[in-house]
Amino acid sequence: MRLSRYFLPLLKESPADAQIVSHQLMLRAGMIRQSSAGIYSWLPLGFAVLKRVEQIVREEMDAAGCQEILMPGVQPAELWQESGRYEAYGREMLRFDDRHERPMLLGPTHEELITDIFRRCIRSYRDLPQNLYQIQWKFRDEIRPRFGVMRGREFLMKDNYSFDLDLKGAKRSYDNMFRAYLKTFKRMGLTAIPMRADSGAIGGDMSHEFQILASTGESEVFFDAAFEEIDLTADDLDIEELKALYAATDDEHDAKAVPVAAERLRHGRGIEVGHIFYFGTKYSKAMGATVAGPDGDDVPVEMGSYGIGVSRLVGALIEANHDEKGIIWPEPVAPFTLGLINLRASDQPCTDLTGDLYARLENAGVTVLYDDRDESPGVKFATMELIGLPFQVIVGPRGLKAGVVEVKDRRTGATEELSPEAALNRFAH
Ligand code: P5A
Repeated sequence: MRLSRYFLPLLKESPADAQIVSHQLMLRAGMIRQSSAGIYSWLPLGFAVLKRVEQIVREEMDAAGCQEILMPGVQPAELWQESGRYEAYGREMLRFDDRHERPMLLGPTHEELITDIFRRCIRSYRDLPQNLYQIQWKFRDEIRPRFGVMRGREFLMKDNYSFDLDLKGAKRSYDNMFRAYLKTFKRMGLTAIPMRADSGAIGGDMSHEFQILASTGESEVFFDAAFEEIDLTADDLDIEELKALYAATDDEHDAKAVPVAAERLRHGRGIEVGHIFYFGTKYSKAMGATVAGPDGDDVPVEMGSYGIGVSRLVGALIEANHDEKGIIWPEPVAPFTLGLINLRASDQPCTDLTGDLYARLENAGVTVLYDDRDESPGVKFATMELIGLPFQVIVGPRGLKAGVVEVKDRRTGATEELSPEAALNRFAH
């Protein structure tokens, strides 16, 4: 992509209403624009990151044996009246009538809708287990939308729902998701600590939140220092051992019941990027989602639901990866792998070499943002630092004479001089 053609509305100043660094940087780097409180448009740079995050989540869900579907955002109130959540959900649910005066709502989550699909399609225990997921926009009329995409009213969630015949199966599904979540966050370069949490409006008696430590997080968290030492993604990770370690959000934290020595208890703030629930037969009983069991009797299915805040993750990734100059994207989620800077657009040999590198990198499948604008080096460097692509390749008249270009690592700031061929080979595998 040529920067001269790219829709990238940068801001020089941080907007006054943006309180945390991820919100400020997302606005300054032209990733999003607010349309109304807690509701955002995703512009090309932001959308590119959102899609990469979404794709990692999708790949890990597929690898864990889940199947992707897509349910409607608009739901009939009827289903929620059946489950008993229509009243309980309160004003966070946006409700309206259609032209036939049927009460409808914008889905804040999809337990009811999936339970309805299940009861209409699955009749026998032989068709279990099932685990279906979607990546879809949710609407919650949050009382205090804030921090940009971190607490939005419209936000992108990956939500899946497991169906098992019995408790043993349901626990297996829960642990399978538990493991998949650790892997998913790790692939984005994030360490998420699983914590015992309140199951709130979703319900059930077993629930874990996945928290990324960040001083700007909305949750207050307490955890055993052991979490700083364990490899949370090891293949032989013992989930039961992990669950036994102390880690809780403030609403579950009980200072008197902490089995951790005071000097081993960590206290900080976290961003909740995922939340998993086991709620047994709460919805299947209320809505009549049963299967014929091995002995022919109808049994309500055991269910769980599992959420990842896909759009929130974009903000969380920035909270965890930035410096005073701007964003530092981890490679797996970067909108482009590298920024190609032509320091002197008016110099023909410079422009020829940069254009040639650009074409060859793109041909090799490397995603490149080519700053071909007629701007000063200072402006070009500041732009690249702000938008945070993992690498920069810098072409200038002085280097060109010596037969080299500069390759810069955004995170470490380390630079090396390489021949244009060597620079190409560095990225084109
Ligand atoms: C699990 C999947 C649920 O809704 N039902 C389906 C269950 N869980 S949850 O904890 O309420 O949400 C799952 C994740 O979505 C993100 N999230 C948000 N992101 C941005 N803005 C919001 N207002 C918002 N609310 C929830 C969080 O990452 C949460 O863990």
